Amino acid sequence: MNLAAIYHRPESEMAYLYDEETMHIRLRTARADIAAVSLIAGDPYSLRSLPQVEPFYKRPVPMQLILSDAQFDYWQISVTEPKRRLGYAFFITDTAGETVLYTDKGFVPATDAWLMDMNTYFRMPFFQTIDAFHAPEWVKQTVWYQIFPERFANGDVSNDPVGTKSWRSTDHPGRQDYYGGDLQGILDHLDHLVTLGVNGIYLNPIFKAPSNHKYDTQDYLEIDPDFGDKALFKAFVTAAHARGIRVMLDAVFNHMGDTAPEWQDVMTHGADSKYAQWFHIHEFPVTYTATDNFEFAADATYDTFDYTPHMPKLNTANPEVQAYLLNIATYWIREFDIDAWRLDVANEISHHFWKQFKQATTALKPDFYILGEIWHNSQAWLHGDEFSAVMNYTYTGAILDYFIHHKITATAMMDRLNQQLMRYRDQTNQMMFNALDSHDTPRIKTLAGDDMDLVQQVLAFTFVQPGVPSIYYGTEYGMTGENDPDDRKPMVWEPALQDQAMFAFMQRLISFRREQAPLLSEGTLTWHIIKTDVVALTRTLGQQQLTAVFNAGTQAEPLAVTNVLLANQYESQHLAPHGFVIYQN
Ligand code: ARE
Ligand code: CA
Repeated sequence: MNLAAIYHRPESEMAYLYDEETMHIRLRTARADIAAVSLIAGDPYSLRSLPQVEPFYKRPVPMQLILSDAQFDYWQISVTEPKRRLGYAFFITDTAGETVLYTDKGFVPATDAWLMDMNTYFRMPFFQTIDAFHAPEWVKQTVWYQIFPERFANGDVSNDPVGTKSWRSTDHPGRQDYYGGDLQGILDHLDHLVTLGVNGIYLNPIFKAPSNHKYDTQDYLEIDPDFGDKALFKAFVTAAHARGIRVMLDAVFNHMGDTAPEWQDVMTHGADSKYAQWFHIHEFPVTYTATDNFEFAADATYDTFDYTPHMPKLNTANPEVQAYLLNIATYWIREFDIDAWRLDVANEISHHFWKQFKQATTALKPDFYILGEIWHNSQAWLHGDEFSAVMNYTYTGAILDYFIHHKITATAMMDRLNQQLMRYRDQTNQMMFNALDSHDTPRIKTLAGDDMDLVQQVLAFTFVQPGVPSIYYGTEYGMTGENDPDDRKPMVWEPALQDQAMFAFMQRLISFRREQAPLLSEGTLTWHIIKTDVVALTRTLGQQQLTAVFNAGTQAEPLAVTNVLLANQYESQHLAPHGFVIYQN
């Protein structure tokens, strides 16, 4: 038995309240090493009142092997305890029949002396609901649609900035280009989103800022005049809510733009500025040396985002900065009823601040959704007292490496997806924001080499995963784009250039996801590798079950299934390359 691989950590993603009454408990063991695990669990204080009652350790309960990754097996069980206190330990039997008792004190003999002692056990001292990770229920029913406001629709030419270019969806926009997109344009096309079937909009920044992407904020409490004004934004949110569409804004709190008055004051007054401690400044006067492409400053005298001198980094440990940012965060909820914040460069801001942010926003809206932009392991932000979820780029990387880049095997992809799932609580995985592309990556059609079957296959794969799917504007019409700024082309509104077959497919996929939301959000996940490059997964929730099969190979796969819910490239009982089929078991 590989004892070194056996691991449990109380009050983490390995032992947590799933809902008010139910704990989920997980154990990690070496892959294929262990034949069975049983949990012994009960109110630890009951051991003191023996021998009147049979001790709980006499009633071990089998745990289920739920997922595996390259190195480990993961076992899980749901436990309730009316006394809302739990002591628990694991009886582990390996494939050779050897059994150990794994406890809070390590591996100990399964003797009464140990089992009768409440200090032997791992503990969930009390089921404190207020400490639990709460997942906003409405998010589970949501299919998100991301809009880059400058490029979605120009509904009001009177607010077009100087030099606005004519709206051509085939352009390759430059970094300094403007096309006049605005809030009126989004409002005018809300019914396009209703027809498509999405019910959540994620807007990239809309506050006053000089750039076309608005990540260089000048005034967090004003709508950028190129996009409209507060009255129009209010009308937009009201119209979206009237259509059952939720609204998520982009909070750029890691830095502000260098045109912001607070930064300008530092430029003018240096160390005497009342904002001098709002930033990470190493030396006064603040300067930077523009390198040849100007944008990158090798040696600014202050910390910036990504060496971009125009984005001085805020010091969120400063109580004045905290108050300033919390006012912004709550203002747009209180006055405009937004439903969620996406948090820019979320990993570089202090946990200390994000805990305050979570308290302040959910005090106004208990089911407020807080989505961090983090491209790596996000366990540190997802214990329930900071974010609801992150933009699941880790998931995206695994999908692209297998289906698109053929860099890894199907097994390696599954292992990476399972490793990712086991990092977080089940209810956290149900909140994850699953997108194949965004304004920071090439578009999925370009990554897929313009193969629309492959695009539809990876979208379908994404839509049947735990978590909530998001599509980037224009995906429904087959828009292409290399990485930033080419992934921000003006939306294709010319019918002759719109891929209508793709639009019809997206409508079906989105309505399928929303019809099956409980199962696809909360159901368990089981993988089957049918052949080297034919991957299947089954989602199960109670009596409901569906299976999805994906042919990532180059040969047609004989496959006879009934109760087909959704498919592409599946006919005469063959699944073509880049095809998929989803059926009711
Ligand atoms: C763009 C180009 C730069 C160029 C600059 C010149 O990307 O190469 O020098 O223009 O102006 C915004 C704009 C970008 C702009 C950037 C800086 O949208 O167009 O850059 O400002 O001016 C990392 C961060 C992640 C960040 C990405 C871009 O971790 O937080 O880089 N994403 C957010 C927003 C961006 C926004 C900013 C931050 C700044 O979503 O749109 O950029 O507010 C790996 C790493 C990640 C890395 C990722 C992408 O996966 O692990 O950490 O993300 O690559 O680079
Ligand atoms: Ca406009």
